[in-house]
Amino acid sequence: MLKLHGFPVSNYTNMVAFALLEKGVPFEYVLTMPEQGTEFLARSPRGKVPFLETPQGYINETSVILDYLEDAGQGKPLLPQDPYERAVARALMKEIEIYIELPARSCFAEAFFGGKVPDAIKAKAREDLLAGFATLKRHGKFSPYVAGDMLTIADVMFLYSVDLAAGVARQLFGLDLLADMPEAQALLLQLVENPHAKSIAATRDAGMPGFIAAMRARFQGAG
Ligand SMILES: N[C@@H](CCC(=O)N[C@@H](CS)C(=O)NCC(=O)O)C(=O)O
Repeated sequence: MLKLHGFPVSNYTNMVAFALLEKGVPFEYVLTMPEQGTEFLARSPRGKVPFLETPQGYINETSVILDYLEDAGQGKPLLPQDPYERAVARALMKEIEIYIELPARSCFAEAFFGGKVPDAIKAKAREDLLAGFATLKRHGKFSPYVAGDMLTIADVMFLYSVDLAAGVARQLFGLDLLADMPEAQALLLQLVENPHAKSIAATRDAGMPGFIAAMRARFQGAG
C-alpha cells in the first residue's frame, strides 16, 4: 500500500492526501516532520514533506506525486483524457504553485509566525503575488473548476495555496487578491465544503495551535 509521509498542518501534504482520498486510492498516513538528517534525506532529498513511499521507492515533490498518481491510473482521474487538456490543467497547477504558493511562502514567517521577513523579500512577494493572481485570473477557466468542468490537480493546488496566499497578502500588504475574482471565491467556497477537504481541514485545525506555537518559538527565538 502507498504510504504518505507528512503532517496535517502541511498544505503540500494535504494536497496529496486530498488527491488520494478523492481518487479513492487506499494509503497509509505516516506522521513525518521534515528534517535534514542523512536518513531522512535518503528518502526526501531536499528534506521536505510530503513524500510518497511506493513499492518501488520514494517520490518527492508534490506536483510530481500528483502526476504519478494520475499515471498509476488507479481510482478517479483528476486530469482530463485529452493530452492538450491535461497539459492545460498541469500548467494551471504549476502556475499556482510557482507564482502564488511560493511567493506567499516566502512571507509565512511574518504573516503567521511572528517572525520578521526582510523588506526586499516582502516587496518581491507582493509584486509576484499580484502577477500570480493576475495569471490565474487570465488563465483559469472557473467553470466551475480551475481547468474546466472537472476537478483536477489544478484545483488541488488551488485549494491548498490560494487561501494561504490571500491571507499573506491581507495580513502584510492590506490587499484583497481575490476581490475581483468572484468565480475563484465561489470555487474556494465550493471546495472547502468537499467532504474530504473538510476532514483534512478538521485534522489540520486540531494541529494548528501547537504548530503555530512551535513556529513562533522558533522565529521569535531566532530574533
Ligand atoms: N516543493 C516541495 C515543497 C514542500 C514543502 O515546502 N514542504 C514543507 C511543509 S508544507 C516542508 O517540508 N518544509 C520544511 C523545510 O522546508 O525545511 C513540494 O512540492 O513538495
